[in-house]
Amino acid sequence: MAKLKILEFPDPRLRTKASPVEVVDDDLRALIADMFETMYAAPGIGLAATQVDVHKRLLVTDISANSDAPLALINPVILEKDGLVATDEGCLSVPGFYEEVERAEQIKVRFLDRDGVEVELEAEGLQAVCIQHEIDHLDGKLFVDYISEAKRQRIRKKLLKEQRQLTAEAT
Ligand code: QAP
Ligand code: CO
Repeated sequence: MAKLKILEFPDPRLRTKASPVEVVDDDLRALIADMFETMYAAPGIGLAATQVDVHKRLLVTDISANSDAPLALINPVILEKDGLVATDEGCLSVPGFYEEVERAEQIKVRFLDRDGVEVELEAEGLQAVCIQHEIDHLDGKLFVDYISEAKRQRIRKKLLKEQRQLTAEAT
């Protein structure tokens, strides 16, 4: 297992649209294990392959308090959406920033699990919000796209400054 490097906003690679996974094999399961390790270490509740610069339709999530409910979704598709809920969202690719985003409160999602078996899941609340946030990543979309241009630019500027300082310190 290995911890993976997480891309940070405004890295243009976060805007890549991911391609469907063709085969669920041991290589993919190894990537899933690395993504869980990366997410738990952060710690976070969701991570999309896009964020680790792998442009396949794959995400991992675990919203449990004890990190004991890992869920990997391969080629996820939202079949139904219901209701609206506003959540203070964060993102491992936008470290240190949280903003309110409105999304469906309940969803039905279809995906392949780690064994390549098709599953349909009805999710609600934080799990539903997290799955929608992560599927957005697979389409090159970030939660900051839902806030005002002014707020997004402020976040962009602060993160670029932090990133510049970190690269300068490394030399
Ligand atoms: C997406 O995000 C999410 O800024 C997952 O400094 C988050 O796991 C969906 C994190 C909230 C719905 C609600 C963020 C960790 C983790 C940070 C995450 C940070 C350290 C974010
Ligand atoms: Co995110």
